[in-house]
Amino acid sequence: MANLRRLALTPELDGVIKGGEWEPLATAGNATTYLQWEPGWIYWAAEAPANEDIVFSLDSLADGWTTGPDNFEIRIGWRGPNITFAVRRLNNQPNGATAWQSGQIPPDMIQFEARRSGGRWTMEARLMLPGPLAPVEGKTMGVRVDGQVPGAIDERVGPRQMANVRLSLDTHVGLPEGLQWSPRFVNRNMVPQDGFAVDYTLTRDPNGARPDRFAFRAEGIGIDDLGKFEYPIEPFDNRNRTMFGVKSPIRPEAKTGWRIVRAEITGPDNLKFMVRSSVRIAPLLDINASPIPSLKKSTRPQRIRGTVDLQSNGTQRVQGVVTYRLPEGFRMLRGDESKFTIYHARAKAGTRYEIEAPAGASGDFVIGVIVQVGDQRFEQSIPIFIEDPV
Ligand SMILES: [Ca+2]
Ligand SMILES: [Ca+2]
Repeated sequence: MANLRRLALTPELDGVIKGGEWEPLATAGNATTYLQWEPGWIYWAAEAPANEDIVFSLDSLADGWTTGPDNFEIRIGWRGPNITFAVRRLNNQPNGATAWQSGQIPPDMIQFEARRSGGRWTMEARLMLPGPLAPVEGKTMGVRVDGQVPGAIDERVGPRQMANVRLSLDTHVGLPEGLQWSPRFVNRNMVPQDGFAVDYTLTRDPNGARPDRFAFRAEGIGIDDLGKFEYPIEPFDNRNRTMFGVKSPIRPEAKTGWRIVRAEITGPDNLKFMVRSSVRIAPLLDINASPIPSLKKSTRPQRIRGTVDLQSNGTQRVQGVVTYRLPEGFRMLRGDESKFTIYHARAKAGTRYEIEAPAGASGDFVIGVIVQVGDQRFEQSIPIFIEDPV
């Protein structure tokens, strides 16, 4: 079983796999596959023969494919003129009952883009995972991406070999023994008008290496959004520590999303290593909804209460209004048209809502949160899963 580490990095879903946009996962059969994440979302992509479906298997809690209700299979194909899409969940109950449940994922929670060229096709996709299944730093997820000829649908509920991927925000390559590093960000969310800043600390064992120079830049599709810098590193102090910092403007037209920044660090005797961190080019406002505990199907209407925090990522005052978009049959009881003002830099405002799910509802649903700030509109989805027990 492979153990991998992935930094948060947002690809652009357009059906084209650009250099530096994705990190490879594996070459399996005739398909080349890719995997990535950012908080709340998992991304996968593949380049495969046109007659093969791309099958993504996800063990969200990495506790085993045959354990828990957290195991998803998403199959996307391109047959004739049509893109086909099927999702199912392998639900393993503690009592030993196991079943494939065919699923529906609301459009807000999954997106994909594909392109065909000659006898091959490329596909880029993303899936939002709610609550305890959500991708966050430090979590490990079991993943697998395969190219499969249609018709070969695997009905077995037995074990499935997965790669364990550890979701990270910082990593290093070639770090010599006896050296430690740590980055410090005032905030990893950075609004273009406020600029970019990071401070690095290096600590060495008494006889360890002495790096003396660094070269900093952004990677991949964000490469031109930040400046490129190369400077000497101050000598280590008598506690065997040194620090260096980078400040850079952010290109105003930079796209929002998670990007990777790197510092290549060098020194005498061909010393060379690299430290990498994920940072987010952020929108002015983030909408953070409290997760909704999983519900069980009921013969009566069910009340769902939650809070929506509005997090400013900038330094100026933010004023706006919150509205909601509900699935069919759901009813708003409280909290629509909430006004808010955030006075301070990077502060937040809290709002509450209460809605009612109709009797007998089950499956995956999405509540849409819409925040209007002047002429800027921000949207967020709150996923709800109402379980229909096996
Ligand atoms: Ca792309
Ligand atoms: Ca599992």
